[in-house]
Amino acid sequence: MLDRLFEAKCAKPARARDAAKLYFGALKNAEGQTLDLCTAACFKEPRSYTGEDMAEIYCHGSSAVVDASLRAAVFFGARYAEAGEFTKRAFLNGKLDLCRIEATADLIYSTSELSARAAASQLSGSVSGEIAALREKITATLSHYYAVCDYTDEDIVPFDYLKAAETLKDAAGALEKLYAGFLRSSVLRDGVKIAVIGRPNAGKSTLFNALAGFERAIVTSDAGTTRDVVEETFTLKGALFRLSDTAGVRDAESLAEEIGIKLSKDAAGKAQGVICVFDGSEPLSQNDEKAAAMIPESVPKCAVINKSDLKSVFSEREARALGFDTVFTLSAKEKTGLSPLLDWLSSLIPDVSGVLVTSPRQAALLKTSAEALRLSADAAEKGMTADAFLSDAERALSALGKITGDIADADIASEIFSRFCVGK
Ligand SMILES: Nc1nc2c(ncn2[C@@H]2O[C@H](COP(=O)(O)OP(=O)(O)OP(=O)(O)O)[C@@H](O)[C@H]2O)c(=O)[nH]1
Ligand SMILES: [Mg+2]
Repeated sequence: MLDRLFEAKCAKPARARDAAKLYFGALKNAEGQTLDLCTAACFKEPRSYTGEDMAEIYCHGSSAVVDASLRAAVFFGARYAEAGEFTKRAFLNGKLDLCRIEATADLIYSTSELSARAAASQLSGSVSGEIAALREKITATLSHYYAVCDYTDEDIVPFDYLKAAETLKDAAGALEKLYAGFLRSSVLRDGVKIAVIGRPNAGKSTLFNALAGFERAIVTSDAGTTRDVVEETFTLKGALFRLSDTAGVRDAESLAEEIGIKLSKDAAGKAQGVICVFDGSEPLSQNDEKAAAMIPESVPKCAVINKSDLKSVFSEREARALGFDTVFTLSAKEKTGLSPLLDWLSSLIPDVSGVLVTSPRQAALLKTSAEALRLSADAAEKGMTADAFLSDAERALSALGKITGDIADADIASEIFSRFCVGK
């Protein structure tokens, strides 16, 4: 079929051409007319993406050429691939495990350079390798136990429950570390959430616009301009940030404003960092205190004393007295003094070094497996029946097998492949 669609200039048919080598030639339609002059490569199984015989055609990118080529290919007997079909075939032929497949999907849908890097590290097999090593350790412990039971006459080192418990606890610790990496990677994927809060007219929306890089939120000199939470994303040091501008905090003058202020509090509670804006040209007010009190203890926060272009009546000391260790003085309107604030925001980017699990499916299995290993270690330590120790350890092994797909589950595999865009 390929020979009808693509005629190589060297006139060799596809089967006679070298594998994985690009050949120049003409792409033909059903009537034998030339649609494009381009290149094509053939791959011999098992040395291809799917592990099967494959061909790739690299034509010019205009939709006219692509559409006509696809029509011709279908005429000659091809069909459109289903979502994720190439990757599914690669999985079925043992070319990729599920960790790598999910990493491929994550790469396709990456929202920032850092999340792409986390996915690329998974694609290179870092998670699969670590899981395989842990499985081996657990399996070795279980095999030792079975060997001692089955071959009582042989000269086998006696099974040491306490030593086994140590091994299982170490494995659980390693899995918990991987799980913590997932929590960091989800911040990367979803964006670092930052809430801008403060009293009305402090300049929250002006600062929000300065960070977003365009006039996204309405700015007026009326107090109470922003009602809803306004969201915008921007990229800093390769990481995606999700910024929320919120309604100014005061005694609400209407129901809509009251709801808006409640949403400000929610945004501060859900954020990975809060910027509390103060109007440097106005003295400290009760509304400033109320806004500062909205930030949960556990959330990193900074104070911005805004309007530094005007005469200042609000001191850094006052901001510190409200519980802010980090204070910046700047002018959002003039866009001056922003860089220390940007440095502070960059410090909130999660650490992406090391092995990072990016898939929620894998994370849930890591958690199940770590919990089961802790139970198993506990049973071994307390000298409970062998059944208790074995069944939890085996449950952990089975969860680990599902992470890489060594223990296959057709539903899960279909779910994963359906995340792909058509084809790949
Ligand atoms: N001089 C000066 N004016 C500023 C600065 N930042 C904001 N303003 C002005 O302050 C007024 C309020 O700004 P907004 O950004 O709408 O304030 P806000 O905190 O979002 O106010 P609400 O949405 O009402 O809660 C506007 O007139 C802005 O132009 C600044 O750095 N310097
Ligand atoms: Mg506003």
